[in-house]
Amino acid sequence: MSDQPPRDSHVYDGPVGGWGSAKGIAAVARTARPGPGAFDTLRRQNKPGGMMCSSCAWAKPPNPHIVEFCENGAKATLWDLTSARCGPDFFASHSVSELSGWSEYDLELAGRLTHPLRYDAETDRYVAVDWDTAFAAIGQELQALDPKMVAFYASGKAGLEASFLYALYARAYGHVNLPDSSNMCHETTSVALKTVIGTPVGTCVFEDFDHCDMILHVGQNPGTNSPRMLHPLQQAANRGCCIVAINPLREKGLLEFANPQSPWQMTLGAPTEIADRYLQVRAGGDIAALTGIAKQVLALDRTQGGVLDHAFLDAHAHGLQDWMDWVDACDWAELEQVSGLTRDAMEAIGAIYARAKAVIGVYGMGLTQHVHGSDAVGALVNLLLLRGNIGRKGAGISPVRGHSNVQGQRTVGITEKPELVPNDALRDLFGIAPPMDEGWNTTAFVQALLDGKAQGFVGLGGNLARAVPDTDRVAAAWGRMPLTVHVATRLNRTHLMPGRSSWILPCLVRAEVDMQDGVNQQVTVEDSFSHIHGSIGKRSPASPHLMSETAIVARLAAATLPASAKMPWDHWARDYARIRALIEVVYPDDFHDFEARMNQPGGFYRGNPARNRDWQTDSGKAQFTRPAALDATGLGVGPGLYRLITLRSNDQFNTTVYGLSDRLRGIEGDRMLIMMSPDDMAAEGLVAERRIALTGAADDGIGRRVAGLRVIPYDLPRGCIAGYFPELNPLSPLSRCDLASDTPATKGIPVRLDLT
Ligand SMILES: Nc1nc2c(c(=O)[nH]1)N[C@H]1C(S)=C(S)[C@@H](COP(=O)(O)OP(=O)(O)OC[C@H]3O[C@@H](n4cnc5c(=O)[nH]c(N)nc54)[C@H](O)[C@@H]3O)O[C@H]1N2
Ligand SMILES: Nc1nc2c(c(=O)[nH]1)N[C@H]1C(S)=C(S)[C@@H](COP(=O)(O)OP(=O)(O)OC[C@H]3O[C@@H](n4cnc5c(=O)[nH]c(N)nc54)[C@H](O)[C@@H]3O)O[C@H]1N2
Ligand SMILES: [Mo]
Repeated sequence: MSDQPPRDSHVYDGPVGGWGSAKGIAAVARTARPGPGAFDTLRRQNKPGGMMCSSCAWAKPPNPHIVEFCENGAKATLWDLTSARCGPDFFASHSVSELSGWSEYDLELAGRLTHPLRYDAETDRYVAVDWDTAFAAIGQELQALDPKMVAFYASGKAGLEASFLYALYARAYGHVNLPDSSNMCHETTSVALKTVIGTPVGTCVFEDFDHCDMILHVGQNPGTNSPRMLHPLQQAANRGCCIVAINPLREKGLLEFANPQSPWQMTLGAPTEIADRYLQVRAGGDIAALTGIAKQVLALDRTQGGVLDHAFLDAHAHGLQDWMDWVDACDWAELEQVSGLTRDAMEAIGAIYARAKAVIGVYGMGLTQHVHGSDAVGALVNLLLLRGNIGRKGAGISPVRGHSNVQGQRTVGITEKPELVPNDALRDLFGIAPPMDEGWNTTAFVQALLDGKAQGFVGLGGNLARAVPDTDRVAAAWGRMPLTVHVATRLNRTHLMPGRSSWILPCLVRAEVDMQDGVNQQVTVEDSFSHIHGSIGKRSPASPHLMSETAIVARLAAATLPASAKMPWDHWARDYARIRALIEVVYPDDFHDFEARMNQPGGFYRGNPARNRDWQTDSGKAQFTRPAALDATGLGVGPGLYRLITLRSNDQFNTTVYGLSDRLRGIEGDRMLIMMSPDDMAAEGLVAERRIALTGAADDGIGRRVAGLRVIPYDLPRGCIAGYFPELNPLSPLSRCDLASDTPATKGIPVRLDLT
């Protein structure tokens, strides 16, 4: 439990993978105590005919390894298949007020939810109800609310079938308030890539990783957050591909990796060194760093010639001259100061880039979660465009997506932007009038909540009140909503902020049998490479009272909306192939022959226009971006001002905390901490292990504070500190979001130390 004594070393001297990874899985298995068959599920994980991992969205290869799961995918599956149960007895013994003081970790340990639950204000307890009562009551309450004041959130896990129905349900009910987890994550990608290359998703597929000779790996932590990606990275490194990591933290997964599937590496212990160059950029320093690298590429072209791909640039790019004028005007001293890197370091990478034949730009939250995150993504694309590194073999832009179906949920209509869905098809097929005004994204929903406007919340997964910025203010406001409904697998803190009417609807996990009309149903998901995969569960459900997400959404819709022959919700939910047929009709280009193709090894490819150099942008060409600022945080420097990076440990999936070990960073035993450069510690007169508080330093007049944080010396650039999400979210101001996409800026949070 959470009272383990701290015993960290701050340095992990083993590689990622290897025996440490096996031990990490074993530790979670001991805590989760999975039921029978869990290891059989793991054996089939991410393979055709098996279950697609419910952890991250990294692609599933057409020729899977014998073991095609990673340490963290195994943890997610074992956690889902725990034998612990959180049923009516549990709720009879614990009031909601008591449970709201429990940590996320302790709540999760209670196990899988077993019954539909209604909050009873008189006893301050959740009590079991039957499904019919729950659906009828929720349907009636939704009918009484103004649809425009209700949000339907989606957390990124539910399959395409449930997601399609959910988006249709929202539009039929009368809103497009469809905030999703992507709004806190890769919304920056969806907006920035759409603007600059005309497609909102990455252009790379697996084979590109076999042909690249340089990978720029920016602001992403594969060892923890996409460990199966370590295989292609390792293979690329072994082929001699140059891997350049740009990250304020020296993340172990980017430094070295022992492949748990290679017997000689496990026994002889000779891990592959991954990154050839590691640039410890300051938080928010990427626009400057990438511009510095590009400046050197331009300089080499001018002195040596033949560096820029002029044929490509003439035919395919727009805005080059304007951008070059801006780069020329950028001053090296400023680029050094903002990036925290030396001119030499940036020039060295520029020189490697200028020679590389095929370059992939990989990135994650380190680029997207900033006030100028879209410009940071644009800066990476600018660099790639200079040598035509988009739209050919071995090259491209490759965002690493988060939740296992977060990209797919957007593909089938979960978006607050009406222009992103085929409204005419929806009108014709279903006889609805889809709202044409923009709805709430996550940030707008939270603002509406804080303003007292939001009246109802339905969550298809997630732990939204904990994942968003300003969690203290959100927690105070959440229960003011008259209606909250959570479709969930386990209990979390958001469920414990009940309003007048609150419901928890427990659902199956992807690894479980989903029986409808006597047939086990498949669901489908889309990975980071835009490949769609069928997934089937084989384990017995955790409780006979569980329903699938697809069935729950269909029942909610049927209970809320007037009956319509054009929307036979119950008929659809009895055979998911019927829903896939609808998806195929609404999105024929992406999903033709859906049923026939979904089980093909490696999934089927939805295609990507930019990969074929078909630029669906305003100019019809790939677009160079001149950023609004060099510093992606939009912050200055000042005495006592720190940039707080919030990130994930190796023992968590977002707000789900599996354990208290951040093995790859050598941090053990508790999560209330900050990592800080020893030089900053010395300057502040701080010794290791001292507990301090952080206060917010945003200029919006709102006080923010988190106390009890243990200080740990860590190799970080000066002025940057790091700690864990979601514990530090009270410090993240809702007012600081990416200017183009509204993605909360959770990587460069302005804070001060409070040593009192
Ligand atoms: N096991 C596990 N897997 C996961 C998740 C999980 O919680 N656990 N979450 C899933 C989800 S939803 C997502 S979105 C992804 C997230 O996966 P990542 O994108 O890897 O997200 P973070 O853990 O937030 O780490 C971001 C990285 O960016 C670096 N960074 C921080 N600030 C900056 C900066 O200003 N510049 C640069 N260059 N780097 C910076 C940090 O040091 C860190 O290495 O992972 C998914 N996969
Ligand atoms: N400070 C800070 N904040 C961040 C981030 C950060 O880096 N820093 N990252 C952001 C990012 S990238 C993301 S994606 C969000 C994540 O935000 P969310 O998606 O809202 O959070 P999760 O922790 O993934 O949600 C976990 C809950 O989902 C439910 N659940 C789990 N599996 C299932 C399932 O199969 N079906 C259903 N219906 N429910 C399920 C469980 O009840 C569990 O408690 O957080 C964001 N917040
Ligand atoms: Mo995410």
